[in-house]
Amino acid sequence: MMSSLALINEFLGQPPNASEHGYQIDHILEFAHWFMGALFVGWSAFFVFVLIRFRRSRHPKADHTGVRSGISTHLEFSVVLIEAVLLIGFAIPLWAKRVNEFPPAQDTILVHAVGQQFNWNFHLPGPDGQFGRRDVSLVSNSNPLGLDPNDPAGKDDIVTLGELHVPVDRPVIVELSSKDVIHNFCLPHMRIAADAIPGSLIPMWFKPIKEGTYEIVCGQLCGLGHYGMKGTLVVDPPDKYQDWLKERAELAGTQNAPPSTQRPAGEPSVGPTPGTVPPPGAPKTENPAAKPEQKPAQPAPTPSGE
Ligand SMILES: [Cu+2]
Repeated sequence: MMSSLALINEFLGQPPNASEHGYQIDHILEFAHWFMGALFVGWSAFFVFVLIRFRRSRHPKADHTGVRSGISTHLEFSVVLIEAVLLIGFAIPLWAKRVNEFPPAQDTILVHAVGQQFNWNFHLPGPDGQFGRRDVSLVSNSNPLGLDPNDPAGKDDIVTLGELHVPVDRPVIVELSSKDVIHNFCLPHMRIAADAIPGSLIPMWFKPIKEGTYEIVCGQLCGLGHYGMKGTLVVDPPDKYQDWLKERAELAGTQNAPPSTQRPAGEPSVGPTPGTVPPPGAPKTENPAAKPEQKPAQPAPTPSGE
């Protein structure tokens, strides 16, 4: 079904869909692009026609009556009708389903995702199924989520940095929050994204239907290191997911959290970056991460054909 439709989507670089509802998003995107393409061609042709038809040499004086035929009215009306059907018939119901019809709790995986400059932290409840208490005042480098060490529910909690595993064919609810600025938890392959806003807990859900390793990106320009704010979503078969849970739970027993400073070489360190939001009137600071490479001087091009 997808392969016959995915033309513009593929052309625009949309990665293959891996979620249950994704094909509906793809259909609307595909149709809207074709429709806008047709309108663009139509309006452009009309514009050129009008330029020629009503040129000055043929119409030295303005015609105050204007168009007499009803064709433009009919055309306009059909465009409005198609747009209304697209919005009321497809877009709004799909959106309503995403925000109102959350899957029943007993069948879902519930995860907390916490954005920070410039990484995604994940918090899983561990074997007891209970999330431990979190407190901003307890946040430190070794405790990136501020887990309360005195809360028994938090003892077996799993905290990971940048990597989240979920089992295939089960709905996942991600509750989003942020430690610093507004981020956006975006899963292009799952066709879903939602803002992570400090002080709010925002739920979103999807159901992965294809195993694989997918990219998690930040969809809001959140600072100098925004480009590097990437994570990995691994959709595992159920048994492999259990293995991962077990492994992470064992790790959680020995160390509270992975070090929050593990970053690929050359990328900015985790934590608020001083100077991300310079005070008004401050001199512009150079972005150390985006320094242009020193290139050797190019030899001047010599005219060919000696
Ligand atoms: Cu971000």
